[in-house]
Amino acid sequence: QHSFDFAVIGLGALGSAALWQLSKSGKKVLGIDQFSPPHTMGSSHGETRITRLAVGEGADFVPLVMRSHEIWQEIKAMTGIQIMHQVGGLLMDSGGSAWSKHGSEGFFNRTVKFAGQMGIAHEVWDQNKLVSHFPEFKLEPSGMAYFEPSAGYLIPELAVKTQIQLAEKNNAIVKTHTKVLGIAPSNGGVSIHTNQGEFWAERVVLSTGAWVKDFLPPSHKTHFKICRQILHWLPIENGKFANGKMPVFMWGFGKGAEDFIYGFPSLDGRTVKVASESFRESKHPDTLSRDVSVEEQQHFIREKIAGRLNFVTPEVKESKVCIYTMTEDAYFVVDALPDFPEVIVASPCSGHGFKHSAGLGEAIAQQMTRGESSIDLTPFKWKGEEKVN
Ligand code: PYC
Repeated sequence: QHSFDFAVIGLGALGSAALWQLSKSGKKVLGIDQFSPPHTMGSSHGETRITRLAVGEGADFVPLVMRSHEIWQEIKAMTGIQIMHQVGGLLMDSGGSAWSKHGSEGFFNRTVKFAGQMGIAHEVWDQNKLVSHFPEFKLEPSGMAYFEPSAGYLIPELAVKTQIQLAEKNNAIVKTHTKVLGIAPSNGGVSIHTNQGEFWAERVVLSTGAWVKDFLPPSHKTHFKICRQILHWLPIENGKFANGKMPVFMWGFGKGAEDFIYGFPSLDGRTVKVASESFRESKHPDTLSRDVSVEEQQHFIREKIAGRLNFVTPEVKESKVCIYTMTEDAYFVVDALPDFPEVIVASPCSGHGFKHSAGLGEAIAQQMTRGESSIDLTPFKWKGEEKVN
């Protein structure tokens, strides 16, 4: 069987969601990945991802995350598998409202504003109130915190695996260890040339994450910047950062895009996952270093953690590398390839995509199967002259 109605290339967060949603149509659906998902080479691994409803990156995203929360709950009802844990979420701001996150300013104030406008339950606390709830944080007296009870974390590997399994139950074909070497228009559809042979599909979702540029013409490659990210696990004192008692957290402490940390409750009771973000460009995901040096770990402790977290030992137990694919304004791109309308580019999610992936996968599947989606995807069209750098 080599001809399909729909093919999804790249089965990370968004690809696995799109694959499952497309498979519900009863059409012939193919999923392809160069590795064996869930895997650790892309942007959909590392134990946990934040989810939050008041998305300060832009009001356009809020319907996607709201729908995603419903879908994670639908999956739990169908399978018993719990991907989402609503332990609450904190956004802390050290004192100015003008710090950057995912490339944009005013993130804290926009988050509070959207929560108010959209009826999302939340509280805004001063430093005293924050510390009385969560003494783990040494927020400055000038700092503010936004607390959202319905926020929490997702288990990325479980989300990917479960949606692929659900798609396979609907008879989707999944080809792992299959590298797409090229795609081309053919007979009104798309021929897909791989290291495991040729396939053909009427329509294709290109959810290749950090590999997206391999499929773009030179004019569009410059829309994206690949940025290597490091996740760290630090030892904690017994009983601190306890899962079930602690929320996920994000903290902006300066006016630079990288003056930022985020973290999670401890899932193993011994370490806490904390990370910062880097917006430095890497060349290509194939050559990007997956190793983390002692210098990088020490720099993280010195510049990001020291003086900010209580009950944490200032050393790194373990680190992992993952990848962001950034656009200039941190918006997503969900749009056809130039001069190739049978292929929808759907993945570069600028470091904040996982929480939206279930709803976005459904919206893309709706567009492909019935020509329109319940959630408006027009904000995610290619932006004319926008270029990264
Ligand atoms: O999307 O919430 C998020 C997030 C936090 C850090 C990186 N992404």
